Amino acid sequence: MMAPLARRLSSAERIVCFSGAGLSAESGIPTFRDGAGDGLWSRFDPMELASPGGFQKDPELVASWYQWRRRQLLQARPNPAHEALAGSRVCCVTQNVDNLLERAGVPQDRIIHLHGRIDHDRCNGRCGHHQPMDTGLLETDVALQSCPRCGDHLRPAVVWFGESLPEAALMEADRLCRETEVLIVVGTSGVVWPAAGFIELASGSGAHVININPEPGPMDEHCDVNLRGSAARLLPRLLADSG
Ligand code: BV8
Repeated sequence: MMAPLARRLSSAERIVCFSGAGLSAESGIPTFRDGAGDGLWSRFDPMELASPGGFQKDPELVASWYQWRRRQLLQARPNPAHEALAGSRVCCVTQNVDNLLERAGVPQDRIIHLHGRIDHDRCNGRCGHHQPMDTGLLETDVALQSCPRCGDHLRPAVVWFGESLPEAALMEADRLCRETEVLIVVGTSGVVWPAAGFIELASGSGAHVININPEPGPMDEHCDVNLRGSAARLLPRLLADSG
């Protein structure tokens, strides 16, 4: 099964990988389907925490949830799937907010973050301030910070539910998914929109769509091949001879 797919990849000029939380699962980052997390956070709904209303209702709680996730990210390491993407010429359109593709060595110009980056902060107000997260603070109990420019709350530079995706990322992802010859879909439940629409867009534009996921999902019908297995095991094999 893999050999003909690998041959198709090696002859393709343009390849895009559309990824979700399953790409980072084997790096120890829990997926959204796993809920808000284990222990303390398991009683919270990530859809509520990752929303403007959730932050407005309890900014300290939401800031603490992100601090917990950021500490996890610091402990996490890129897995063989991230490393296979780094060693390829594949453009990565990701729903993930972690920095594991960057830490695996994928160059910035081959990564599009549709939902932002958890390792950056921005002002929750309108002043436009944006800064890398302060890793020193992760050692403390201080989770909620004030914007150094205007004094409003700082919040992670991610797209919350009910917020629009960055226009530039949407446009670039749209162009790539319309033009790609092969779309490799990795580790996504395909339930978050408008990101999930890129799978149908690529398929409708003539791309051959290969899906890597241990579980079936609503997007399977838009994929030409559904490989049942994990990202860290299957993606390196698929990309091994893609040139
Ligand atoms: C918006 C950042 C306009 C935050 C995230 C139709 C059109 C437009 C909008 C909507 C629509 N329908 C509904 C909506 C609203 C909403 C939405 O999609 N709701 C759904 C859930 C019902 N969308 C939005 O709000 C978006 N904004 O549309 O703006 C607008 C403006 C105003 C008012 C209305 C609309 C914004 C969505 C972005 C939300 N932010 N992240 C943060 O992280 O804190 S999304 C977040 O959830 C993640 O980033 C990720 O993208 C998503 C979860 O999806 P997956 O990545 O697929 O992960 P999941 O856990 O679901 O699945 C994991 C998969 O991996 C599974 O299939 C599993 O089997 C597999 N897996 C597990 N292990 C492995 C594996 N695969 C491979 N290997 C393994 N080892």
